[in-house]
Amino acid sequence: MTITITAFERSPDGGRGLARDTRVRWALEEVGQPYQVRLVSFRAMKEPAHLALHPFGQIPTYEEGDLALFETGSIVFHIAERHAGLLPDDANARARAITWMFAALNTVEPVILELATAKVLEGDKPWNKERLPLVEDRVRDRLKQLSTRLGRTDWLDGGFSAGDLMMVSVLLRLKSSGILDEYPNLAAYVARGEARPAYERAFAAQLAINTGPPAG
Ligand code: GTB
Repeated sequence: MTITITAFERSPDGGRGLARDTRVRWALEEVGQPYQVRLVSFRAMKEPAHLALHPFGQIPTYEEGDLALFETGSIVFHIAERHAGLLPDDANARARAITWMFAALNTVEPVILELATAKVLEGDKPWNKERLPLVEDRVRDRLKQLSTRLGRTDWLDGGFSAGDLMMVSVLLRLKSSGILDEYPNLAAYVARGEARPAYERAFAAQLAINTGPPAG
């Protein structure tokens, strides 16, 4: 069955791979599933046809036959459940890998998004100079804990899993901030994720869209 995802017609990040379609592309590449991409403009995202797929008018979405999904956690979990390569066979190891997916999305990503908001949307506010260090420290608190848990291992729990895919995807947003480099094992962890051939293919595919001639 053909898989179709949606992505920004032009990502505001200019192809740095930070828009969330990249993690879905990465998951599909890891399991070897071909997919098509429907590009949507910011305006089209808020129109009824897209809102029927995504109630919050965002990308990415995922369509496969009768199934339409939104939310990258759900999409990557769906891919990982149906195809070998992203979740271990052992039931307990599988449950732990899924736990790491949730940890990435519910415990680590929120502080990173708060930092992005503080920098991008609140940078001109008079109180930003006082708030930004507090937000940065909340990011550091989480990274320190994650760094301690990862220790000297390559991945969070045994072999690479959907938990790592999600955690690396979330941490990538910090690359330009310099904060990630304060935790060398986390910086190396992210670099390991980026070096996976499946990630490289996913990154290249989104880059081609964002640097090529305009769609249409
Ligand atoms: N929780 C949802 C999920 O995981 O699927 C969040 C989806 C989401 O935030 N989608 C964003 C979107 O559609 C794109 S990825 N935004 C448009 C809107 O809400 O109107 C977020 C994103 C956007 C831009 C950058 N960037 O330029 O660096 C990075 C990440």
